[in-house]
Amino acid sequence: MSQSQGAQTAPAMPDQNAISSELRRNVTAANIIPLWESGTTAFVQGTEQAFHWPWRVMQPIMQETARITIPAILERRVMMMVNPTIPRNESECCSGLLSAGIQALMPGEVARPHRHSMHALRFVLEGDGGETIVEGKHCAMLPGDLVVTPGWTWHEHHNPQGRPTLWVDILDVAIHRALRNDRFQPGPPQGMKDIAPDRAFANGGLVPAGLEAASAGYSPIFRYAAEDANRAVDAAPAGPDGARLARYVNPVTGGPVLPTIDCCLMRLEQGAATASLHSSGSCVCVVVEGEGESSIGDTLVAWGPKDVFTIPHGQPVSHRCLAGPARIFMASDGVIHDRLQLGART
Ligand code: 1HN
Repeated sequence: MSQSQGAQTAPAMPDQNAISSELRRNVTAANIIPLWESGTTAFVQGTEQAFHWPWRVMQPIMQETARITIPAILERRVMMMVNPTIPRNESECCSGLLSAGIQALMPGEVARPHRHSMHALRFVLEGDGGETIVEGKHCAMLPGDLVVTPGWTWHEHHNPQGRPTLWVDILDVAIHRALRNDRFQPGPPQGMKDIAPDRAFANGGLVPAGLEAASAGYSPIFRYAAEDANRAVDAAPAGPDGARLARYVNPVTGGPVLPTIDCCLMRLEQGAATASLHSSGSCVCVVVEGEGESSIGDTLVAWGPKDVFTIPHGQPVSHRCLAGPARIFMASDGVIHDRLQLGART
């Protein structure tokens, strides 16, 4: 259309107030919402920011909680870490779809057997006599050990002697809540599977044949010892950002250690700083040793041993080790994005 035909008048915009009269009342009574008012089309990146729970804050809280409570009444003495920057945080998420808490079991205490639909892992901070029994397999809990309890596996925690055992619990609570898949069953355990012993997987690169079909869909190994993980990360070549990474895997499939949670151990040399990369998946980090700082989006986290901090999905991240070597355990929900082919990744 040429200019010479003169200015066109814009079509009249519908009066916004049309919706605040009788139609508004009917819309509300019908339990519907205009899409343009709903926020569904806003495509916000999310407001989640990195968050940090320093051990110097958590340690005295756990010590006092252990003094005045007993798991026989509570079932589990866990302090959940709730990230205040996640809106509508009904599942008490710490990062993305992951929930995390710190659990303490004092000498002589037991947390009774149970199972739940959620996949969970425990990363040990302190202890020398505790264990978790998973589907009948005894898994020692020594500092730096990872113990996984895949969904619907029976598990119970014991600390018969020695020092208090403290660990970080990380679970995929939010995805179960969203899918209405939250199930819990108290013990005693019944119908446990016969799972090959860990020594059957202790010969690098060789696993018992024929387990793929028999596999219940989860790793036959429930305990990943700190000394093995340390050896693996020390031998790993440095990656593109300068950090060494060892990945905890299901030895039968080479896939993630849990269907919804992928775990790695990172090693940084003293003085090293990693290149800035965008995170894919949200991550809960537990500092095993060393001190340093991480730049995560707009947040700078200054970390030390046993601190927990988070990395939200899609944010630029770089780490700097000030006293090392540093080792950081990382649990990510990125495997959910991958498995569901959720598309846009940064
Ligand atoms: C749970 O069952 C454990 O088994 C720990 O030790 C933390 C947090 C939320 C829901 C269930 C455990 C948990 C949990």
